[in-house]
Amino acid sequence: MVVWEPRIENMPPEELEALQYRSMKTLVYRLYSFSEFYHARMRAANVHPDDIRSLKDVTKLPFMSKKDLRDGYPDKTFAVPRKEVVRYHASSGTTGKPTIVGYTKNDIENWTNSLARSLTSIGLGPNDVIQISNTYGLFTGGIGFHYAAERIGAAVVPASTGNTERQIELIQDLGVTAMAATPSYMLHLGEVAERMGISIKNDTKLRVGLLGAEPWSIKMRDRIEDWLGVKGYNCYGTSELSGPMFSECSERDGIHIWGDMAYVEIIDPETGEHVAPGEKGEMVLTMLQKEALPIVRFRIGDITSIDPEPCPCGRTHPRIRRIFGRVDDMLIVRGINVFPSQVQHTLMSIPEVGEHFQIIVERKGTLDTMLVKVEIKKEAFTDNIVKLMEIRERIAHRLKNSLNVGATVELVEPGTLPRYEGKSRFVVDKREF
Ligand code: DLL
Repeated sequence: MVVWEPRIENMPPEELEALQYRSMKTLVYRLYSFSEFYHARMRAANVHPDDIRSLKDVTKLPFMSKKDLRDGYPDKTFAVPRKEVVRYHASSGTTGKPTIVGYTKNDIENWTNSLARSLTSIGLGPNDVIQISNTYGLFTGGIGFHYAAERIGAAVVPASTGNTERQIELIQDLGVTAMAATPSYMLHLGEVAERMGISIKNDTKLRVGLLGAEPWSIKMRDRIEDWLGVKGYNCYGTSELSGPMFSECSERDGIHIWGDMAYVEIIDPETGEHVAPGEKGEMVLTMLQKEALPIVRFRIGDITSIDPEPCPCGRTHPRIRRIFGRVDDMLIVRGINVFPSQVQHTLMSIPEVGEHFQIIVERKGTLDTMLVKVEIKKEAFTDNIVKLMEIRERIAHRLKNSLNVGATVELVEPGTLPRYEGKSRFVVDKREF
């Protein structure tokens, strides 16, 4: 039941490139002919599908970003009729509106297959019990891992997030061997287990962590392994690509990006030109098989590099190194993407709020906390505590609704937050990764 496709996964690099070129060509013709959005984009860039005569010519195609999806909200960038869409997911955008991702039946199939291949490359299969502690719902983490884990024949425990004590009981009682979660949740689980008098290392069978959705370092990986006896495997994806799709293999030395599904480029974020092989830059992905929401030269905003060395596991597809950071100011708090611009957008819709705010993110114990300090307007400032509390509650409620993650709100007097002459720095991130 495992998903291992050596004919594809171990394909000689020249053959893989030839396959990518054929898929790219088909994709570009399809979009030019059937997608209003891409047709207009290509016309504006003065490029015709006939101009793509090798993989290198991909650089003639225009870039795409989250902004295009936002401007096309909810589905103007979709390339199939509504009746072919079988699912929607959503991810936070830079303003109040999320970006919507649609899937055809084939899109779900490819997503599942991609992650199932990755889980197999870690060594998971029908003997495993996999607890999915990523959120189920509009976020792609829960359902994405669920489908892939079922596909490899594992027994799935769809725990979703929250109720950590019960999650620990399930890990013990069902003999859970692997868990999909954010790395910070994994650490939190370890703490709660300790408080319950349970050692994850000695009292459970949990040995594999399918960890991702937020930045984490080798240091954090080692800590999880030493303390909990859980080997962490770096899992990567974004909702625009479909969701979590790729992971490290048993070597744990870089994330294999399946080349039959995706074409990776690394660019200099300033110039848009390719960096030298092996150098760091902004990752740009083209999804070669996606139907409902095609993704062509998508600037995800993550900084990484491609490891040019072949992987000892024998798989030949490109491997990216850990994500080093972002080109924009996106923060990830408890696995949820938060844009300071989205916080600003929400705050500015509240009449009592002034122009200045500050987001302070900290890791208290193992969980991220977000404090939003808000200056309120002079005319709204009062010594009536009840009134101030009402404003604070209202702000917290609005933020929770628009960000999908809770924040503590502190109201401060007008004129007390730092002012900047240059670029404002709205965020103070005190976390250590
Ligand atoms: O976070 C999909 C996912 C779910 C990946 C579960 C892995 C596990 P989005 O909510 O669209 O999708 O957020 C995507 O999260 O652009 C990165 O900045 C960040 N991210 C995801 N995985 C990693 C990782 C999901 N392994 C954004 N390391 C991406 C660092 C990651 N950052």
